[in-house]
Amino acid sequence: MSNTQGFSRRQFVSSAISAAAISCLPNGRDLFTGTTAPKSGTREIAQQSSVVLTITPSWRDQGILNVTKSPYAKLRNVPVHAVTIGNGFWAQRREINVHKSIPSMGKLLEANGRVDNFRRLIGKSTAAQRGPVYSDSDVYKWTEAVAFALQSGERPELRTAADKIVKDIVAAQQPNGYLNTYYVGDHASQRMEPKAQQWGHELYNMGHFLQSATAYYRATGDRTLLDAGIHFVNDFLLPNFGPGPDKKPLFSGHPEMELALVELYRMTGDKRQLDLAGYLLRGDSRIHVQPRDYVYHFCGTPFTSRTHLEGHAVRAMYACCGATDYYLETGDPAYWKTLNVLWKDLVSSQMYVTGGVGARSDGEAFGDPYELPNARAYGESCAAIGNMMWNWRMLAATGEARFADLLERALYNGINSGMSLDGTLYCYRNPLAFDPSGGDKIRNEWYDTTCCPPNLERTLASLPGYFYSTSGDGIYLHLFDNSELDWHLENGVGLKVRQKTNYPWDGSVEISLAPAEPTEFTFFLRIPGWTDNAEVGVNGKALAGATPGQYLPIRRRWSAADVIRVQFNMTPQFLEANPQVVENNGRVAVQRGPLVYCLEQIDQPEGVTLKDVALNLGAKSSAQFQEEFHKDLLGGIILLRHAGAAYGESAEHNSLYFRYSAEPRKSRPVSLTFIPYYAWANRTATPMQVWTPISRA
Ligand code: FUB
Ligand code: ZN
Repeated sequence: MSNTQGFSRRQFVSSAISAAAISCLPNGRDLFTGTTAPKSGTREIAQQSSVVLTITPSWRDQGILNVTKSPYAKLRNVPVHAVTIGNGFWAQRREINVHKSIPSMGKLLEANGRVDNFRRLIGKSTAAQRGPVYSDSDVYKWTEAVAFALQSGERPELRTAADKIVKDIVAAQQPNGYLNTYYVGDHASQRMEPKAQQWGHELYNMGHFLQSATAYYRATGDRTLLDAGIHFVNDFLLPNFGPGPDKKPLFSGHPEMELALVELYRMTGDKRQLDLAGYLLRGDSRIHVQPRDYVYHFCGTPFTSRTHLEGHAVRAMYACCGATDYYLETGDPAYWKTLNVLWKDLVSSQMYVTGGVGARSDGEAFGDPYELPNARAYGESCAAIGNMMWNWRMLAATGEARFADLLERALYNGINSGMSLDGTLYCYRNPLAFDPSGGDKIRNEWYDTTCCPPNLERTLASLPGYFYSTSGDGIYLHLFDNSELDWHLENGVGLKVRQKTNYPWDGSVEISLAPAEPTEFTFFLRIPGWTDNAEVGVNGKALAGATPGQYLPIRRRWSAADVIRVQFNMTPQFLEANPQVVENNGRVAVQRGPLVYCLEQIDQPEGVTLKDVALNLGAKSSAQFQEEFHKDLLGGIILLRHAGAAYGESAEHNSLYFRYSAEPRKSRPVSLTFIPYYAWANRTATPMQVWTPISRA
């Protein structure tokens, strides 16, 4: 294809069509008319569909969520490209993500036939379909991970690899818009039939398709995937399915489409897409769903009738994301009420201290309230990611720091544990205690159900988009790490913010602000809920009012060279669980800053087994932690040592039951060594536990 001045003929022709289409639209609808040129688009956009997309902001300036015009969003996203994460905690993980995890997962998806599933449909492969019915989604999540990586900068190898796959995916779409690699050939007659709607993941796959298409568009300006997604929604779903006697009813099966549809609506302004999300969230009374099914699938009954979290944890988290997205657009108070009830249920009786969710392996499900077993914990990586995604949306709705606290907890712990430090092995389950003698291999490079690995990859790749938000009053800082923001306030004034820190190892953060011109606005500084003290100063002058678990609003006329210094108290804390979490009675967990810690047997003195240790807690126990930075251990960590006791063998303790004795058990003093939970299972197979008994000696 000829390409003059970096501008292909196809792009030229199609953008000319688009410009014509734009100019026909009525004035006054600035979100969707396209009357203004994109502010900072660097490439011309190939417009292939007649659907006009919002250009306020332009494709490359849309964040993880484009809530720029969402009437019930208090906070707006900052695009991924606006935040550059410098050397430090997350840079290390993200480098490995783009250099190792994403490329190796791409190869594994190939090797396991997931990409051939698409090629078979276009005559490029003769291989049989491989993988479960939701396998398409894994290719889409991987593409989304690439797309987010591209939002942070050029990655030609990844772009080339993904472009090739994108081409095959789009070519596999049927003329009527339907796209699925399982419900073809012999399976085509089952397509969108009630049983397939319940178990077949057609909508789930296409929800992930839309998310990857959205991220890809925001990375490249290339609409190819997005137009295929619009084709599926507008030409296949909307005319055939939905409420009304002339349409077939829909059952979501695995929520995911809901949140994707709302995001699509944010780009197209096509209210039918938002309404379809609302319809899926309500359920269709023409389908008689058994209670056990609307529990497990977390759909099929009105979302607003829910009173607690139950059923499949990933489904529940994605449904909550979709419902929050729907609320952000509609402001429906019934949704808001339910979302708050469910969030309270989550934090009061359903969440692990790591931010992981889903206690039961059976049904990958939430358990009863306070049913939070440690060794048997399911805590699927995808569920923790769903938890983070949900809290991001709740934060956008409120600007309340409790949602950012939870997001940070899940991110640093229950999500971060999901990928090995070398980026090639993944946890599907993230238990809080582990004994390898049971034969369980906790980290694997591949799962036949490989939902978690590309989910972890897309999360790490999108991370810069979670650092800041804007509001009409100013800017919010949510996450701490060495980084540079290059963005603007909502009034258009350019703003750079640089963070210098060694967080999460160190609690001091230096934040330098540089607005393009002296401007009055509020800098909302997150004071994490895990600290018991934060000292804040602006240009050397102490500032009162920092309250853990809240944003500190600092309003002033800011000008270049203004500096905020903050020092969080990072003293390790012991946490207790509600007594109804029976497994944790008489035990404590250790947390330092945002990091939950655990014991691995390999770090304990010779001959000490985890099931026979306890912590000696005195009145000043926290101060008795010894902190040591080990540059070469587990990628560089602060480990914690604390006095404990190791019990010896005793005849009676080898029995199942024995008579109570008031005599303390015989023990010897030992020093117990804790490592951050996210870093567990990265050496040899060894027992691990998060909750440690307290010595009664
Ligand atoms: O069903 C699709 C995905 O596979 C779910 O989200 C995960 O829990 C796993 O079952
Ligand atoms: Zn998963």
